[in-house]
Amino acid sequence: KSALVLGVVAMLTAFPSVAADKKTVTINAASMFDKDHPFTQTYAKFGELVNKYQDEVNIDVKISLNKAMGIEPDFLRFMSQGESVDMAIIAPGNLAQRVPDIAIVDMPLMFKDLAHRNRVLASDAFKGIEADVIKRANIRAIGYAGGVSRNLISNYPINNMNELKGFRLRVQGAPIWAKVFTAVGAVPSVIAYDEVYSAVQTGVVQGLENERFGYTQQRFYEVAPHYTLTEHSLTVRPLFLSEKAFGKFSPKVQAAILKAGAEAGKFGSEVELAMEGKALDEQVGKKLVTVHAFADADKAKFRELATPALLQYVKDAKLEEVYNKMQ
Ligand code: X1X
Repeated sequence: KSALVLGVVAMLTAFPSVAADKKTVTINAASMFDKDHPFTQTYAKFGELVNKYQDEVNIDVKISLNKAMGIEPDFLRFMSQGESVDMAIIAPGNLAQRVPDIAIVDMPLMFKDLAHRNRVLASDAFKGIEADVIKRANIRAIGYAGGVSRNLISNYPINNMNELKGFRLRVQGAPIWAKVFTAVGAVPSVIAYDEVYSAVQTGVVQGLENERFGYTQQRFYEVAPHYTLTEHSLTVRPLFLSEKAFGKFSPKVQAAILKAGAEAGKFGSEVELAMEGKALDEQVGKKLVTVHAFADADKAKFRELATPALLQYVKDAKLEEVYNKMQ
C-alpha cells in the first residue's frame, strides 16, 4: 500500500503542472491563416510562455484557423463584446474604424527601416494610443508582431511609377491608405480581406498590397501573379487580448500575460522575417509569380507624391506629437 502511495506522490512531483487544484482557463485565439503563419505561431508561443511565467492557473490557448471565426474586423467585434474570441492580431489599418488614431502606427512610409520601427516600438510613443484602444475597443495590446514590408500585388506587371498610374487596388479600411494611393496616382477601393481574391478575379480591382505571407497563404498569386517590391510600409501587428479576458486574472498572472505577450510578439516578428522569402521563392521557382524590383528613383517619387497626404492626415488627426516622437 505504501509503495502505491509513494508512486502517486512521485508522479505528482514529476508532473507539477497537472496538480489537481490548478484551474484551467481557456483563451480563444483567432487566426485568418494556417498553423504555420507567423501570427498563428505568435499565439502558440504566447500559450507556451504564459504558463512558464506563472503557476497559478493553466492557460490553454485554443487557436481557430483559416478564418473559421471570420476576418480581423470580426475578431475585433467579438473581442470588444468579450465573447467567442479573446485573442487576435489585428492590423492597425483594420482597427481604425473603431480607434481612428491607431492608423498612424504603421501608416505607409512611416518607418525609415526595421531598426527605426523597432526603436519606436521600444519607446513610449504608443502609450496614449494603447490607452485609447482599451477605452474605445475594450482590447489591450500585449505585444507586437509584424516587421515586414508590404508590397504591390497585381494582375499586370508594375515596374515603375508610370505603370502604377491608374492601378485599381484594394486597400485596408483606414482612410490614410486610400489617401496615399490616390496621391501616387492609383485608384484605391476599400474591400474586406476575404473578398479580395474574387474582387481581383472578377476585375473589380487589379490587385492589392500585402506582405509575402498573405500573398502566398491566400493564394492571391493565382489571380495576380506579379509582386512588386515597393516596400511602401513596414508592418506593426499588435497582439490583442480582450479586456474581459485580461480582467479575469490576478495581478500576478496579468504580469505574466504582459511579459509573455511582449516576447511572443517579438518571436512572431523573427519568424516572419526569417521565413517570409521562402514561400514566395517556391512560387517563383514554379513560375507562378514574377517579382519586380522598384527602382530607388521610383520609390523617391512615391514618397514625394505621398508625403503631403501623410502630413495632412497627421495634422487633421492632431497626431503631431505622436508623429514627431515616432520620427
Ligand atoms: O490587408 C489586410 O487586411 C491583411 O493583410 C495581411 O494579411 C495581414 O497584415 C493582416 O493583418 C491584414 O492586414
